[in-house]
Amino acid sequence: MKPTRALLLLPLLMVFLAACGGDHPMSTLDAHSDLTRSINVIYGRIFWWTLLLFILVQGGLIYTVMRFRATGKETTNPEQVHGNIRLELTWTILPVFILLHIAIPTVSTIFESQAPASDDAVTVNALGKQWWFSFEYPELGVVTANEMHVPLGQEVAIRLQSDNVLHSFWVPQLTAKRDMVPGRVNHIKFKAEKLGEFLGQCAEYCGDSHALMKFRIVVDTPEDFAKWVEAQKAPADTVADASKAGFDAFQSAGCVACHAIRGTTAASIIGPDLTHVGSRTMIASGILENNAANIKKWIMDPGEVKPGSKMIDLNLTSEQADSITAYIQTLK
Ligand code: HEC
Ligand SMILES: [Cu+2]
Repeated sequence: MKPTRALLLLPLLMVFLAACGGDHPMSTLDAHSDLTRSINVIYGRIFWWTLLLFILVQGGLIYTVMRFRATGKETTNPEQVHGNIRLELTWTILPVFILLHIAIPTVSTIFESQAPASDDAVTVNALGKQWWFSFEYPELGVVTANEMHVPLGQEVAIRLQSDNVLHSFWVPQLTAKRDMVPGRVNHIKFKAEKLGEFLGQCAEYCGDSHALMKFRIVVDTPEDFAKWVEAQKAPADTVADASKAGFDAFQSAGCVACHAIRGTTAASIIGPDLTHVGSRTMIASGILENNAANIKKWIMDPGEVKPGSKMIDLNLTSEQADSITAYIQTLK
């Protein structure tokens, strides 16, 4: 093979290798909810039918090429054939059954996944923003961002909305991919079947930092979920003197223009609710680990971390940033 041709194979090799190996937190093949298991049934059917057809078609082709190839000794043309009713009926009717075998679970899964929530469901209003997600639990009185907690084994019904551009909500191991469309409410529901953290990603191009619009669903035991809800419902603890000073810095720097911290005068909903931001494992929608160095980095230059960020650079001095960072970290 010419070296240039061999180079063409390189991308193929990369695709192949990318699919290899162990634990992929965003692999759709590891289904951990009732919904993703149903999706995998469809996926499996499509895959095996495609494989079977590939083998039949390629096998038939190779057989024909070998069996009927010219030997150079022919004296007449081979028998000339036109049409074959039985063959044509077979390859019309069989595909109808194959397609039904795929279409029936597809359509029923789509309808089931957006059916009305059952009475014991945990409902969440998910709002796609540029470039983060707001999660509100209307019945539980909880508002948070980018990290949705849900209880194991209980139905979770999410209302998907956007007040800006198109986004798409996708946690490969727990949910289907479903769009968040301005002016419309889409629904998705699932029951998580495994404890742990599951990574999600906005799956519809929505501007500069679309690729950095990540989130996660944390599946807790019902007891841990109840504890989480209690903690999230509480207003921020701002009694300590140190946190009062921190809040003053937060206020005078202008952060209050966009953020809410319940229990304080900060009540704007332009940016994520920060009441319990310290309880999240990541900040800025799954981009930075939640620690002092990263909070400081983020608040001193959000556009550096997320190009086009709607959080403006307030030109904080390093001292201001330190004091605000210390305060943010108390918001557990
Ligand atoms: C103009 C509005 C605006 C102002 C002013 C603003 N922010 Fe933000 N903030 C946002 C937006 C929007 C986001 C979400 C950005 C993203 O993830 O793309 C955000 C995200 C954050 C986050 C991460 C929250 C999370 O859950 O990941 C923190 C922490 C934060 N801001 C703190 C501050 C602090 C401290 C100040 C003041 C120095 C401030 N913000 C000023 C709009 C603002
Ligand atoms: Cu997006």
